[in-house]
Amino acid sequence: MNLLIISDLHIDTGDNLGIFQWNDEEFIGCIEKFRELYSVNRIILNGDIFELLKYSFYEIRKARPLLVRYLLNSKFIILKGNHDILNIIGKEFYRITNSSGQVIHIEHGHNADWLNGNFLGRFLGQFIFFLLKRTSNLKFMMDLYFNILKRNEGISVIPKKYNTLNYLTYALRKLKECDVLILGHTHKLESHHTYYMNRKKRYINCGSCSLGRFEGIILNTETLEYDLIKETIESLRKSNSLTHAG
Ligand SMILES: [Mn+2]
Repeated sequence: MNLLIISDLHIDTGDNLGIFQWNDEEFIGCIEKFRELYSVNRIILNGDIFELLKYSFYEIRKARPLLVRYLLNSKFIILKGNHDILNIIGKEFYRITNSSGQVIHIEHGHNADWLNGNFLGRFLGQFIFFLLKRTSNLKFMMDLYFNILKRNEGISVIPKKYNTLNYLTYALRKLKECDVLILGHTHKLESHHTYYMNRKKRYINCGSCSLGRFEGIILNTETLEYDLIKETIESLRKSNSLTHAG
């Protein structure tokens, strides 16, 4: 079975506070493109799908009816992230065992992170987003917010605090009981291999589909072979126009 795993879309209403930066049709087209390309049997939305710290679900659905209807279709498996933790939909994790007994465990990954993994941290986060929303009409506040965001994502510069070790430590602990661990949350697409008790272990992070990127993982559950997907709106538009021209 081929899985497509994506996370951290942070779908918004399309206002100046939002970080999704896709239009509905193009994003759906992108998912469908990879579904066909890799003969995907199941799609996992690994948390932080909706930005419910800034908006209500009702606001998002009203702004993007097409995309919300598409994603809530039963063919997607939805997992909870820290930005949609209070949502009524979504499971904590998804776990399957293949025919050779290898275990694949998928979760959003905020439990590795003290700020999002406990009640006080989440409360603080909500408070910060509340302040941000109140100041979203001030251009310098929004510039500041997006500058910090892009710095943390490593888009404009390599972030000072490229904190992978935290998640690696968490992943190593989890990998005692599974063979493949897939997290999201850090917005950093990456993969690491190690060996434990004569078994090959894989930690993969599925990156993010925010800020106009499309990152994710294709995993074959039987062979455990995988591909990392890394695209942007721009590169997709370019390849589409090439196809049309040809
Ligand atoms: Mn998260």
